[in-house]
Amino acid sequence: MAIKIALAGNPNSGKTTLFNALTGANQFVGNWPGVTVEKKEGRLKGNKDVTITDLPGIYSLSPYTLEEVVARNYLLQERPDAILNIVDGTNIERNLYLTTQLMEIGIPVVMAVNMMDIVHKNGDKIDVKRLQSALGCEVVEISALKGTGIDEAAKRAVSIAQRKGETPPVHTFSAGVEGALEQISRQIAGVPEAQKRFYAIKLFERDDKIIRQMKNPPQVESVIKALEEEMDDDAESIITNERYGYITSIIQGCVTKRKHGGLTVS
Ligand code: BGO
Repeated sequence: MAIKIALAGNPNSGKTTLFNALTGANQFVGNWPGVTVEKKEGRLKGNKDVTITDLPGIYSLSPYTLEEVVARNYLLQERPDAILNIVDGTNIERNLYLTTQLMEIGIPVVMAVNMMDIVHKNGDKIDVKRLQSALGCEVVEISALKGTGIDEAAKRAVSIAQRKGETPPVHTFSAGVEGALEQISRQIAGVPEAQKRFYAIKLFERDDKIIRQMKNPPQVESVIKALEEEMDDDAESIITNERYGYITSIIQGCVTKRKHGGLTVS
């Protein structure tokens, strides 16, 4: 059975190091269709049925950079069977901003927390079990540089991909936002059920690239305006702020940083 896994992560998270370690010499390099952004694909070492697509390094799935648009179009249109999300464990808070968005796209995610050799050396701690349940995805500690944990990360990604299922996101926004998303979602037609949440959030954010990609985009301006007035903020900031709030709560429960000789929660 052919399996497609997308490798996603922030720039400098160690994505290239992991991609090379997982695929070795089995790589093909080209460009993403219509743009001069490099596209790399490779076969997983020891399992030629598994293709790994290296997405451009990105911080978000917003419409503001070519790399982000390429990455999200691939995820929405090609619908790989799983996403292997590599995050920099020394900078986990910033990296989770992308993770929370990947979780909304309706594709199962395995998170590989990279640079664990540095995290350990710094005396910091990441509670993987709590992180898993807070995010609703599998989490594996790795060091792409040293090669530790990478086979386990690949194994879990393949296993979750083989199920060819969906992982419903565990994160919910505030009741007001969820109400608006629900209203928007009900009006969305022509996209797979699993992607409706992602589209609803993007429509709420007035993401014009997504609106243009839809055959019959619903008219949702009145829903957005009503909540903007109620919350006295613009739609995009509402989503961004709630995302950061969620990430902060995750970090507080799962990451302990050793600072100046004492243990503190970051
Ligand atoms: C340089 N542990 C450690 N310690 N370093 C890692 C790990 C890990 O698990 N994984 C990756 N790195 P990319 P993107 C470098 O290149 O894979 C390092 O952008 C240097 N280069 O070796 O390129 C990796 O594809 C000179 O570091 O990331 C690389 O996501 C001095 O993280 C960097 C120090 O990895 C980014 C580091 C000339």
